[in-house]
Amino acid sequence: MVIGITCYPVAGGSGIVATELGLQLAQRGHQVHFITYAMPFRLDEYQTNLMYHGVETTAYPLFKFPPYTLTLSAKMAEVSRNFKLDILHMHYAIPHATCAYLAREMLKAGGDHLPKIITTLHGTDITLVGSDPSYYDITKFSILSSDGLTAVSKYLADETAEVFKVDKEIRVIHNSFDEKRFVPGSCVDRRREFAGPDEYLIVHVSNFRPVKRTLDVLSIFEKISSVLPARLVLVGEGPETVLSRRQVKKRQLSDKVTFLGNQTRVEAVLQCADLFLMPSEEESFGLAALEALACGVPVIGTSNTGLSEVVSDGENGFLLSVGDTSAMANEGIALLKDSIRLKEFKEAAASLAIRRFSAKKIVTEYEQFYQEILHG
Ligand code: GMT
Repeated sequence: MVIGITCYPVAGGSGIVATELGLQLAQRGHQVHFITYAMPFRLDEYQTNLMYHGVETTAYPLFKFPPYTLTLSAKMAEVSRNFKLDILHMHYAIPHATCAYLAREMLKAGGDHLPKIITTLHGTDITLVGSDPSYYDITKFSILSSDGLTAVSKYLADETAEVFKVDKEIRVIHNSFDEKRFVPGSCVDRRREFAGPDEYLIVHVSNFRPVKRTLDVLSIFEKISSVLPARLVLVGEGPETVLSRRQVKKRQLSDKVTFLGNQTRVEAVLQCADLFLMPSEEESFGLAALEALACGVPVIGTSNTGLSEVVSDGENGFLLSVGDTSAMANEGIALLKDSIRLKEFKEAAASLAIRRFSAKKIVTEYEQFYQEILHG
């Protein structure tokens, strides 16, 4: 198949999912065309069958907001015309699904070959952005105009159906991980960079948006480290990084907390960790949690979110109510103190991840969905 992919190229779950999918599809012999305004975050090495098409948006004094969506739509139509795309796969509904609709209308007007449009819903495009009244109608229109819809969890599919009153099928295709990269590792030397031999290593990875509740991460860690020797490594950056840094100082945790910023090879840190924290307010799936599990790291996260499709409560982690940092810390302390149970959780983390979410399995689900949309 010839597949065009558009995503947000910055560090963030939807861009990572789109990039990993594109890489895997190209490895399976499909021709993949990325159409974005910058090289996607994890597209850091050459891959046969994979091409990148940059989208330029010219600034002009009259434009208060340069019309990126128009140049993106035009580029999608151009790439589709030149390479005869079978599929235009949009990651994140806004504005990508709308742009794909516009591109298809342009192709229709020119009598060109028409690609099928598939939109994958990732979470905040629906739960936060899509339900903002000013985006509601255009998001609903764009979702309904797509030939195929997928969501990264049942939780998100149900939420979308309810919020947007969508009665067409939303296929659930979970996030996946690259099983060659995200594997348990001993990493004795690297671990020394972050923690002493008798200290537990706790990790959090996110884009530091308010929805991630980074201050809860600090509260959980503060409680754990008041009982057990522990260090915290924070990976990623975003709107709440400055606030988090200030809080670390205020709580006198500076000698126990390391901010690493964005990392393209996050597995290097995950493989050294004993526990991963994801106390998000909302989480449609929780890709960072899956990558931690795949590296054999138990996860403490929030219940009533998509994390319940990723973490098996009491088997490879714990899911607790949003904001209940005491319960999260207590579960963390009990698990870290019990070395036999901790080992069992670590083993279950890696084995359940590979069984349920390997790229091999999930990419096949996307391929099958593409075929159904093309021929169904
Ligand atoms: O986590 C974020 O806020 C980034 C966001 C994105 O779209 O880049 O992530 C969303 O998509 C990921 C990939 O499908 C999911 O694993 C995340 O759970 C989801 N984030 C939220 O729902 C908050």
